[in-house]
Amino acid sequence: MLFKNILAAAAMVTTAFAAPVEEKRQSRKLKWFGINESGAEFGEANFTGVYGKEFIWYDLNTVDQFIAQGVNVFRLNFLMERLTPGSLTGSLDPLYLGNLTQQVNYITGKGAYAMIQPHNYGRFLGNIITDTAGFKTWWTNVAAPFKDNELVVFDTNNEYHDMDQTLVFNLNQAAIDGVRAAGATKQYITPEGNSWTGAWTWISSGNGASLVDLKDPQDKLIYQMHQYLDTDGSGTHAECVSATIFSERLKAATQWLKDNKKQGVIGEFAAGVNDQCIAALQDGLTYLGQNSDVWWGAMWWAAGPWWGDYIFSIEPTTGPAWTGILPKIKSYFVS
Ligand SMILES: *[C@@H]1O[C@H](CO)[C@@H](O)[C@H](O)[C@H]1NC(C)=O
Ligand SMILES: *[C@@H]1O[C@H](CO)[C@@H](O)[C@H](O)[C@H]1NC(C)=O
Ligand SMILES: CC(=O)N[C@H]1CO[C@H](CO)[C@@H](O)[C@@H]1O
Repeated sequence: MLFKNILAAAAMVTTAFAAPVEEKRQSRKLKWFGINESGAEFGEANFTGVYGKEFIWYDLNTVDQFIAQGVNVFRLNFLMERLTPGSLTGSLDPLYLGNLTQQVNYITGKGAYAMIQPHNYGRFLGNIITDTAGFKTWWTNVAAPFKDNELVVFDTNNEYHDMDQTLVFNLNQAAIDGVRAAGATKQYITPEGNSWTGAWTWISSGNGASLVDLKDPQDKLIYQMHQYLDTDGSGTHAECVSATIFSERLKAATQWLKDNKKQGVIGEFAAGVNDQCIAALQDGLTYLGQNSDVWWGAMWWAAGPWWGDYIFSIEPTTGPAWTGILPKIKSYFVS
């Protein structure tokens, strides 16, 4: 659904909670303010694992807390092997699908986007996926239950890496074709690149030259890139390289988006709770706002009930980023 259509639809809704949601939408500086929900992909060494022991779904109460802060996209991490145990083309596990559907319906029922995101790095049961036909079938089967929900976004896979570039192209194209074959024609799809889909390496990795040729008959692709601000760009250190590293790392990808008339979103970003990182975040988000003709927004890594005191946790209300980062960045998304 086009953004202006959502505004029109929201304006017609008169329930008590709809009004503030609509106000927030009207004052958005970036279309998407997102967070990653992480936990349903935990225990990846153990399939299928036990719910509540190896893995966990997300606390729906926190969805309301995030929406109150202006968040309007929830990137839902989960594992392919738990949704279709044993095989790419196997049937959907009703309980895992039930949890995913419950999350999606709750989020989209509040007017926010739910991103369906297999956190699989282009692998299934530890092996690089080479069966592109099977991958297309997987996506047709997974998209089918959501085909009528326009607030669902399909993320082809989390962070392909160390893979043949042509295979990464073919898997993305298979996912797009699979989603559309399910009759899901109105939803956005976010292709991801090789090399952990880094924005800073989008050109140097070869992603730009390769993925520019992806085709979507619905023309609703939003290229998803990830960007961390530490020395190696891995998102494992609390320190940021400089107060301008975020915008610097976005420049080449921004030019690629503009040159090729593509749209992009930062599907993961994070930095530690310290002055230099906060300055870098604000600088980078300002840059995204200045280039909102091509950038849809950004999604913080990460929320989820099991992160504890993890440096980037934005889980309400105990995560370090909930208190130390969110108040400092939300005005770059909503006012
Ligand atoms: C896998 O999960 C089962 C069920 O919770 C548990 O009993 C087992 O110890 C786990 N194995 C590993 C290797 O974590
Ligand atoms: C979520 O998964 C758990 C564990 O498999 C199951 O007991 C529960 O019924 C599922 N919830 C839904 C809504 O399907
Ligand atoms: C950057 C980051 O924190 N990545 C983590 C994403 O979540 C997986 C588990 O789901 C971790 O293994 C990564 O380190």
